[in-house]
Amino acid sequence: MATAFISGITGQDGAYLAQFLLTKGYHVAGLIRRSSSSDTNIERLRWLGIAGEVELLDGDLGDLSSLIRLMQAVQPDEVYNLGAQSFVAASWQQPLLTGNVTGLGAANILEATRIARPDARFYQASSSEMYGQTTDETQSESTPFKPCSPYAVAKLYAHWMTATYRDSFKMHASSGILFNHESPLRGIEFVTRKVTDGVARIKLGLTRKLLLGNLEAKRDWGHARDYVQAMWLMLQQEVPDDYVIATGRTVSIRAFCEIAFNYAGLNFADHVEICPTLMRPTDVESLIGDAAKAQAILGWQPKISLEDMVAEMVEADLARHKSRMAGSHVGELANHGSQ
Ligand code: NDP
Ligand code: GDR
Repeated sequence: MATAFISGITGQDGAYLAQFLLTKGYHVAGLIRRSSSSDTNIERLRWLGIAGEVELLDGDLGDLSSLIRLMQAVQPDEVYNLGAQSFVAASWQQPLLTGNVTGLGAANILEATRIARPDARFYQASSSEMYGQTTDETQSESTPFKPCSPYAVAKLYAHWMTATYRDSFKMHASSGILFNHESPLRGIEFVTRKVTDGVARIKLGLTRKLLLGNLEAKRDWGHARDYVQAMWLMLQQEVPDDYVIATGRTVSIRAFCEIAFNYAGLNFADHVEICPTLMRPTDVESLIGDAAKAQAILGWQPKISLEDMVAEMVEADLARHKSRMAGSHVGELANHGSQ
């Protein structure tokens, strides 16, 4: 039985990746940060019904010694580095923490892998945010990076460290440059989930307004369930490499709101208000990925449409609020507040 080790297993992608790898017959081990709320930080794994099927091990991306010890104990065949301070807006408030976890954290886990398990295949969660203020109409593996947030700068460091470990130490290390991907397990601070949660609350009469920032930014949104499969496919290749994973369709935040509000029979203009404090110091205005390489080499392409994903997210948020209103918290995800 192959063993996979996932940092970030309690996050959106970590949970879906763990579920996918279990269906493939892997033993799945994951890194978990010690927390005073250890009963709630595995909510996503519980939601997918797999909390009891994965091995959770204490450690932190900021603590190299914990990572070396875990790598020695688990002896993974595949390592997926998904752990990060992943919220772009927070990276202006906590630039150094973001650098430490999202940037240096990747170097720590690469180093732990090199020391304790150099033959393991390694996946780094790189991001379309690294393209930043690009002027290229579409972004592929050869598009120059122009990061414009502390988060993107940290991700770029991690991205180049992964390539450097591949070239210098001949490690099987690959990066997936993933464009935005969402799901009912998305953190509530990200705009898609904030919108679908807002739609559900408005529909159920719990609130009337939803405050948002930049409605004109455009993102290439896919579904996390599709995207974790691409991560796995990258590690099944003989030769490690970097791949863009995207849908090739871009939609503004405004258009996303329209789809979500219309799905619930609501008019978005009646409820959405712009709040200047939600604007970022700099924003990535438009992203649209070219995943031709992933399609040609990995045979990967997205299956779930944006409209189907929005429907799934709105339905999940309606169900969560209904169960809360009924006094039951079954199926509820911990809310982390909003941006
Ligand atoms: P989430 O924010 O949902 O999950 C982040 C994970 O990182 C959580 O498990 C979190 O643990 C963990 N983590 C945070 N800090 C540390 C630390 N110091 N040590 C160990 N673990 C830590 O992110 P996603 O699942 O959405 O994304 C997964 C990865 O992919 C991230 O690296 C993200 O930056 C990247 N990415 C995401 C995209 C997307 O659209 N979702 C697109 C491109 C890249 P805890 O639960 O304890 O907070
Ligand atoms: P992003 O996702 O920054 O692309 O990073 P997010 O959903 O936070 O923002 C997308 C766009 O929506 C605009 N926006 C708002 N965003 C939030 N969060 N809240 C609001 O109220 C709001 N109003 C408008 C933003 O300005 C932005 O333009 C995500 C993360 O998952 C990263 O970890 C990942 O690397 C990238 O996607 C690819």
